[in-house]
Amino acid sequence: MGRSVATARAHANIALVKYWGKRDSANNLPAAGSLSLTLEPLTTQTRVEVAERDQVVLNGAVADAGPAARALRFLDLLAQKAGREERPPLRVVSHNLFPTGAGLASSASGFAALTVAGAAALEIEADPKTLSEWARHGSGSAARSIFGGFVRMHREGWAEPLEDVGLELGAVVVVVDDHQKDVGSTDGMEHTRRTSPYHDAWIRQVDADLAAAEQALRDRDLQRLADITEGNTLAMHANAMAARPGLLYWRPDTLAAVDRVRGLRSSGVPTFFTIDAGPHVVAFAPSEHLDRVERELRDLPGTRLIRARAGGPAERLDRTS
Ligand code: 2P0
Repeated sequence: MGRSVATARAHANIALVKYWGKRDSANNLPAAGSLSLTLEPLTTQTRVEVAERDQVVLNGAVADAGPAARALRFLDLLAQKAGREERPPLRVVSHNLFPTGAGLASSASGFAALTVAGAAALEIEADPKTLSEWARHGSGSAARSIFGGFVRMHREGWAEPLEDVGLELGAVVVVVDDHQKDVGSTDGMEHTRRTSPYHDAWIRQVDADLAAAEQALRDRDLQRLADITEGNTLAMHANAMAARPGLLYWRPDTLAAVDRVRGLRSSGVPTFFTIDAGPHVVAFAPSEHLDRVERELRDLPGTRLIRARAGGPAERLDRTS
């Protein structure tokens, strides 16, 4: 194998119908599908090169043992999937191009970028569906970030872009100041699966919400999509809150932001919210309404805003090898 280097970038995604529960932890297979919108400029850029020894550098600093081992194990898996007996030592240099420490999900963009750059550096050819399936092993949500726009993740463990979507949405992300350490998604969803009495009902609801959300997208029915998205995120959090002990990801400023988005919507502005496994609120709206949404959310105390638009698929930024 020649000395090889590859750089790729991928965007984060925010789910409208959420992934919260696995049916097979060893293979990181979800218990249900999910549906997301890939968002720019929530972007990770990653370079992978064959080197003298393994090394992982995240945001300018040598990574801690945990994240470094997770990235390197993932590269082992890529090599295995491609039928390689062993892989060469690799140096990974990755940057999040959005404010770090904001608590915004970076595992989706991170593992999607690592999949594309890692496969290229190892000189492995794969189609996007296969890359998506591989990315899932790094992080379930990363399978969706291989693609741009609206993306459907299948229960079988790979994602694909949704065709024939007539709606163009952007988002205002309300980053809520938070000094607590959240329970990460992997641990949080496993704890919920084991201890929440609502978990089975949640998984059934996801299946129903997925079908309805896809139909709403095809029908360009924004009100219906808004109802499904808000209902789905509240159900995900209700399920997590019902775990023992309960997982409560919200802060007071989370509710303040939700209140504002609901107020705007009832005054006729087509906007709606979702909340991931953290305190931040994402307000979706068609791009022509985002200025109005941003104005309404700007003076919320203890928060700052990131404006985002639909992003493209994960892609290589160079082809040097
Ligand atoms: C989602 N989340 O659908 C949901 C909503 C968080 C809340 O996908 O264990 O970090 O690495 O497969 O991908 C976060 O889950 O979990 C997530 P793992 P991941 O966006």
